[in-house]
Order: sequence, then structure tokens, then C-alpha cells
Amino acid sequence: MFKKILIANRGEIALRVIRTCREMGIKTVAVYSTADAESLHVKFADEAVCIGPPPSNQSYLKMSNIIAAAEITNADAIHPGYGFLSENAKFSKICQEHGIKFIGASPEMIEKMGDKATAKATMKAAGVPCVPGSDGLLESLEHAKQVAKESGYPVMMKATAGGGGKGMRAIWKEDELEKAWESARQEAAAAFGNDGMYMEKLIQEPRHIEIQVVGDAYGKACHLSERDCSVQRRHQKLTEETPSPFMTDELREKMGLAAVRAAEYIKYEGAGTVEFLVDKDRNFYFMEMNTRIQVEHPITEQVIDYDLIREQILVAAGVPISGKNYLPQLHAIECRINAEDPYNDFRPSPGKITTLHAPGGHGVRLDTHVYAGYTIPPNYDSMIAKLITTAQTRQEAINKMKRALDEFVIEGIKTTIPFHRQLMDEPAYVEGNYTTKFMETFKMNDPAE
Ligand code: MV4
Repeated sequence: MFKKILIANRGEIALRVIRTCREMGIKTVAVYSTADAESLHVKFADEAVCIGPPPSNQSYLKMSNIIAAAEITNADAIHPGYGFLSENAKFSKICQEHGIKFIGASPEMIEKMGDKATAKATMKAAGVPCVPGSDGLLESLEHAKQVAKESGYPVMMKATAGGGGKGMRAIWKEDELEKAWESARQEAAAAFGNDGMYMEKLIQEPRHIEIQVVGDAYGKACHLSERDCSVQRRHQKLTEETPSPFMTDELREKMGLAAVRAAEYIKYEGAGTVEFLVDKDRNFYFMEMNTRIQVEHPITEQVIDYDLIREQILVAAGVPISGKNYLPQLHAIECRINAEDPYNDFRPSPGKITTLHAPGGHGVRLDTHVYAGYTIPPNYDSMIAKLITTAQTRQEAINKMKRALDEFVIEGIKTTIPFHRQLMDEPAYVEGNYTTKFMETFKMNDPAE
């Protein structure tokens, strides 16, 4: 087993990894930018190394500084968390070359799954359902027109290097195609330095339902059921839950099997997520595979009583998995609390937290690195806490979430707490009747009421 793990991240996820390492008797090294000197991950780790100034590209993304920190502290593994270097093939490779175990995917796996057209072709070969469309990349505007005609409009054009909706265009009729082709390619070239495009039939009002998988070093994989992440705004998830209110036992079995087949086909090692689009008739289609631990992993941990970070560490150390699949035994909901103003187009609201009262009690989990007196730097993601409630039923988890949100006091900055509180009373949400389009029509109530 590893003796010392360096956590190449910040915020709540750095703290989350440190907590499991402590429980496993593994020493920890935090790295931090000068903006994060007062952060809890620095205080809770056994050692801490400053890796640079606030901008991410000079600190949390600076591979040479992170490797140097691992070498001077004698860390034998690096946990990258999510974001930053977690899906960076070059960093995974550099760790390998330095004899430091990267607790994440191999460089080859990251590359294969990072290129969406390649990932899709791989999944199709594995027998995982995919959205009908082009076989690989579009070679020209004429080719795009031909594929769209064959598939039938509406279609979706997607950047192969994409993610987060960049370089993606819905096209409803042929006369829109040329403009979409030009603008999507330009956007992708600017964002990723890669203007490769592929095409799919458009799935209207889809749900985003993902399956958590874990694979070991011996080619065995298992699934840990689903998370419904359909409540998103501009491709940012706001809340997630498991089980999905749209799920049936039959669909869970089919999607779980497909995800395990996907993971075993590519000999996936570690914790990963297979994302699917699910249409109104409960057909499901492979969308992307994430080769990292995800923000929303705690809801899965809550409903099956399973520490995903511990499992990542065990698998990275060569421990085999049991191979059994896991079904949700409870219901869990996560609300992402962001330092943003929900009354003002979710505008970022960094600054000093003057008052903080954290909710607690039975079935309430709060993953956060912030405290009263902490100043949220403007340089990073605006998520400051994840509030997770767990109960026997969905309605009880919602009731518990309302109670926990009512107890949660954060002063000094604006947060998305009022948004979540309103959401928990929204009829469509309470009925479990929501798709990825839900936030397009959502309006905050007048705060005076
Ligand atoms: C789609 C789609 C409809 N049809 N593909 C958005 C992010 C990218 N990873 C894939 N996305 C979508 N792909 C087809 N063929 C609709 C979306 C989509 C979406 C998906 C999941 C969660 C939120 C979304 C919001 C808008 C569009």
C-alpha cells in the first residue's frame, strides 16, 4: 500500500481525499497556491507545499511544480481529484515516468476517452448503444449534409475534442447546416486546437443519467448504479440524485450491464463514469466516459455505503475488486452550493464569509473546505460546498434537504442556497419530472416573498 499520497487539487475534493487517506493510515501532502494558504486542505494534510501564485496555470496546472513537490516529500502516489490535471494524459505519463502512481487513468485511456469520436467508435465496437450518426469524423460540409439527410433532421454536430457543450450545434434543417458547420469548427479550433466534428441524431429533451463504474488491474469491472444529473444550467450541474426518478429496475440492469461491458472492453482501471443520454421512451445512448472521480460521487457513496476514494486507492495499489454490482439501498440528493448570485444570472460572488452555520443532523452530509472567516478567492471554480441528504425515500430526502438548506447560513457572499430551496418546492422537480431542458424555463421567485 502507498505510504504517502500527494493531492494535486484544492477545495472540498482535496479535503475529501485527505479524510480517506487518514482513515487508511496513509500520510498526505497538500499542494496549494498562495491564494489558498488558509484553506482547510492545507491545515488537514500532514505536509503542505506551496506550488505557485493564484492563477491555476501557474499552480494547480503546473506539472513541474507538482512533480517537484511529490519528489521532495517522497510521495509514492498522486491523487488528482477532479478538474485540473485529473484527465491530462501528459500528466498521467509524467507521473509514470517518475515512478509515482497516478491515481487515475493511464495516458492511453485518457487519450482514447478524451477524443469523443474515438470513444464513441470504441463503445460501438464494445456493443454499447450509441446515438446513430456519422461513423467517425465528418470530412467536409458535403459529407455533413449527406449524414444529416441519412440520419434525418434534427441532428447534433459535436466537436470530437468537446465537452461542456463547446463546439456543439443542434441543426433542425439543411439550410442551417453550413453556418453551424463553420461556427462550430471555429469555436472548437479556438477552444481545443482541434476542429474535428462528428454528427448524431438529436435526442430531444434527454435526461443525463450516468453509471458509476470501478475496474481493477485484472480486467474486472463492476457498476454502482446511476446518478441523474439532468438539472444543469449552461452545462454546469446544479443538483444530482440517485436513484433517478426516471429509472426502472429493468433499465438499471440494462444500463449497468452496458457500463460494465464498456469498462471491461477497454480494461478500465479505477473509478470512472459512463454518461448516457436517455430519451423519453427510455432508450439510452452512450455520451461520454469520464476517467476521474466526479463531483457528485458522494450520493453513490451514501446509497450503497461505499467509499469511492478508498476504492480508487485500493485499485491503484493492485487490490482486486469483488466484481459484484451494487444497487441503491436509500435515496440521496446533492445540492452544489456555489458562491454565485442566483438572483443575478448566477454571477460569481467571491469574498469573505463573515458568518457560517453548517447544517447537520441525521442523514445530512456536508463536504466543504470553507469556514467562518474564510475568503473565497476569485481565481477558481465557484463551488464552495456540497450538501447531501440521504433517506429511505425520495420525498424524505427532499424534506431533509429543505430542512438542511433552511439551517444553512452563509453571510458575506451570495450563494445558490436560495435556488436549491426553491427547487425543492418546484412541482416538476418534486414529481421527478425533469430533463436537461428544465433550467431553460426556471425563474427565481421574488426574494421579498
Ligand atoms: C446531445 C444532446 C442531444 N442529442 N447529443 C451536452 C454536453 C455534451 N457532452 C453532450 N450534450 C448533449 N448531447 C445528442 N445526440 C443533448 C446534449 C445536451 C445535454 C446533455 C446532458 C446534459 C445537459 C445537456 C444540455 C444541453 C444539451
